[in-house]
Amino acid sequence: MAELTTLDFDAPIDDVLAALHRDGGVIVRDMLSEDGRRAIVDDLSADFGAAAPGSKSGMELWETFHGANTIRFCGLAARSRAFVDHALLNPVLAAVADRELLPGCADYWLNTGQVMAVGPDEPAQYLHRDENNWPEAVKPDSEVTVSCMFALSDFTRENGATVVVPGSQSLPPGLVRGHEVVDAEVAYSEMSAGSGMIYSGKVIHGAGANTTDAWRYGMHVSFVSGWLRPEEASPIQVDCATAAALPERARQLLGWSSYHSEGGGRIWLVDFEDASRLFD
Ligand SMILES: O=C(O)CCC(=O)C(=O)O
Repeated sequence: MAELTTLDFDAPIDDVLAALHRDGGVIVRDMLSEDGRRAIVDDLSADFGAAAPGSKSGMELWETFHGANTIRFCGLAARSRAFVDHALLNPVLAAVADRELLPGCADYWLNTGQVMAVGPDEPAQYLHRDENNWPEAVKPDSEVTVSCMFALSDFTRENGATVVVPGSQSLPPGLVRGHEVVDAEVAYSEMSAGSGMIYSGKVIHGAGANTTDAWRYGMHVSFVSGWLRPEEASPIQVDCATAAALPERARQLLGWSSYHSEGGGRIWLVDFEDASRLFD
């Protein structure tokens, strides 16, 4: 079995990046403080109880992808201030995203913040690459998206820890929808609650099978280049009044500001002005 490197949250960012570049994923212990993790779980606990497992898409591909006994919901910044303070603005994830994404864009924003709770007896998700959301933008040597799977509860091989194929970020770009799981080649992101597995948009991965009778609670947070459209329509979920109460960087990440490209282009404007002017 392959393994991902596990580092402490205060490890030098160059060490985190070296492991990420070598394997396509790296586990960082205690990315969420215990207080932060508990606050997120408290804020979201009613939503965990109310959400039904399975996909609402009505599309076979997405129903298979989402999993019949997996609970997913988004709009986390509208549901939890602790999500904003501890996950959206997480300093380790920000440092990695700056280094990985800023060479290809003037800024990035939230792609999606998504609870991924894998239930008992859920089979493994088909393996895939996140960057395939934006096939036209994919390039072999640069990232358009970077993700973190935060463990809100302990992740074990038995309960569905994210499966990663280390090194697959270096394979030629292209659509991956299912990939053979060869035991010697895959790593299971086993990690304690509060840890995060930061991973490349290029690496082949997916949720593992949950063979236990307990839920595996995960929370995915990903960023995407500011000139691409994110998976989740954050400003439609996080309204202006909610955004106004958040730190400026959180508002920018949630789409309540505009994008200025290096060459002077401006997009996502409000009446020709930067959307952040709404908060002046
Ligand atoms: O839940 C997981 O461990 C990974 C899920 C995933 O990669 C996805 O749904 O895009």
